Amino acid sequence: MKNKISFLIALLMFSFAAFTQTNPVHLNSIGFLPGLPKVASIPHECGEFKVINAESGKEVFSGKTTGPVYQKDVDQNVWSADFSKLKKPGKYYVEVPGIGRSTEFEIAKDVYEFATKTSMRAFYLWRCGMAVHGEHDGNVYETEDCHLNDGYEDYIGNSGSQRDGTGGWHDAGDHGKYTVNAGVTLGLMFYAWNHFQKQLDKIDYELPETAPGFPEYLQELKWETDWLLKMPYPDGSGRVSHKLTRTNFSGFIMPQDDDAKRYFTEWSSAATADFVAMMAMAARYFKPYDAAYAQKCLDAAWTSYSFLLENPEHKRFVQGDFKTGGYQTRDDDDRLWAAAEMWETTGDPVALEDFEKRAAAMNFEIDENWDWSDVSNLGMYAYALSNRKGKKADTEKTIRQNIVSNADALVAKAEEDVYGRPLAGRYYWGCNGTVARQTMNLQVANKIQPNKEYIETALKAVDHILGNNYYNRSYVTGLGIQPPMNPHDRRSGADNVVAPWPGYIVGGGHSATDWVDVEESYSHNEVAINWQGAWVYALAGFLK
Ligand code: 9MR
Ligand code: ZN
Repeated sequence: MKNKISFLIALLMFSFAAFTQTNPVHLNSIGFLPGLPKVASIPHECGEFKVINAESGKEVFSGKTTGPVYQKDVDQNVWSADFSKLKKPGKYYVEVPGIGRSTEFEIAKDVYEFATKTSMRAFYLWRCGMAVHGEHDGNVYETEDCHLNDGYEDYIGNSGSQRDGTGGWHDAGDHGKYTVNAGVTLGLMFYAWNHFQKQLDKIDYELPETAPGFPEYLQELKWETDWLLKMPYPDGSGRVSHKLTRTNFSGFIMPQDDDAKRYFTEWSSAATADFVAMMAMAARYFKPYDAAYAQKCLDAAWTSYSFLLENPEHKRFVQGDFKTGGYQTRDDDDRLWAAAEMWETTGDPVALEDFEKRAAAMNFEIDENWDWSDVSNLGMYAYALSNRKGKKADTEKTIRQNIVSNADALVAKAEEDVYGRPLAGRYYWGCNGTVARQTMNLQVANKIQPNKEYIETALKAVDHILGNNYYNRSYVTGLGIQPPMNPHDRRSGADNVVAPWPGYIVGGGHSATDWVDVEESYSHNEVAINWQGAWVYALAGFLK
């Protein structure tokens, strides 16, 4: 009897696991915009499908699936169900006779508003140097003031001395603060503001007022720039510390319990160049709200830019005693971006020439695949989209052409991938961030040469992150279908709440099928500002 019961329990558990893993109808589990494509992916042989109104139980749409398409990296035959023609707002699910149904989703104009709000608040919840508080799904997420001793100057030649380096965001699942990674993050987030200001500004983020008079979205970015302004060496040279961290990673403790000494580290030319670009952008975007602060940013940008011009050699960052994040990178892309933003902000001819030379040396290339270590796209986009006079006509033309052909390539890749992933078969540490970041390639191309395929492909990236993927799981904590429960995030691991801190995109698999929702696996399941900034950009493109 006992054996029989345990056999039955085991069988039940097995079928439950099989069911949840099979998840037969994969789609963006948050939902769809009325006027844009709506596609589900079904890795099971099928023919007909229906869309059912979840509230009335009535069939509102039916169609035939197409396919299959076999894809090697997931080793699946996948059928597609296109219900783009269904435009009526409501709550629905897709039903495939004999196979099963999808999770419930919504069609609405503001379908991504809550996701954007939660993903943007994630930055506030990352704040260092102040207590934070947020609620989600009935849970409370809080930290106390942290890292108020940031930081020590032992590694920049002032043994034992301490200087104010408080504030900013923690970088990731660890509590370090890294200039280079702030670069790509803020760069993307300032662009999000530039491209989607009206939409982003409509959202009430419900964050504390830490920069009165600034729009809420920009207040959050200012929290980071306030900290960044503390990263140049105190000698006024313009050199910028590569990071501010402990020498090693802490265990899974709350930030307020992390009391090991943290140090300003040696400078690097990549960090210095990223600092220039960020400060030049900050000067532009903050100016309408606080001209004096904008000037402070611009002065800091000039000091560091002048230093770079006088010191053209690549100064690498050497870890030495440090075992925290390296973020070591060549600096030509960072210097190119710095020049572009300096020119856009000031119109300075030296910066323009600097940019155009560097762009030529980089073959005017636009990258499909980019992150903190390769920010040349940001510089190319700044130049291509600038209204300033004085550009070399052929340089501008080539860059604009490359932006368009790069977007065409992404359209083709997403078209080929059975789960609509514009990065197609490439997987590595943090690739979910890149998938989100590629929406910028597409949105910029769309500004240069409007094409609805660019927008539809950007939306495919969002669909992919929110469930239209091999796992039929959302990659963002607290949002969508079966979201990650065990991110590599010290707060999530150390607090008393079972569900992780909400709104964070995790790094993703190193192959199409090896992602694991396991806390120890930092290379698959960490959270990080550079991926998060890209994710906010991706969502911003689809706000009402
Ligand atoms: O995102 C970074 C990834 O591209 C690198 O391959 C990896 C190893 O150097 O580091 C990642 O960044 C981590 C950083 O070093 C420390 N904070 C957490 C970051 C996200 O995992
Ligand atoms: Zn902190």
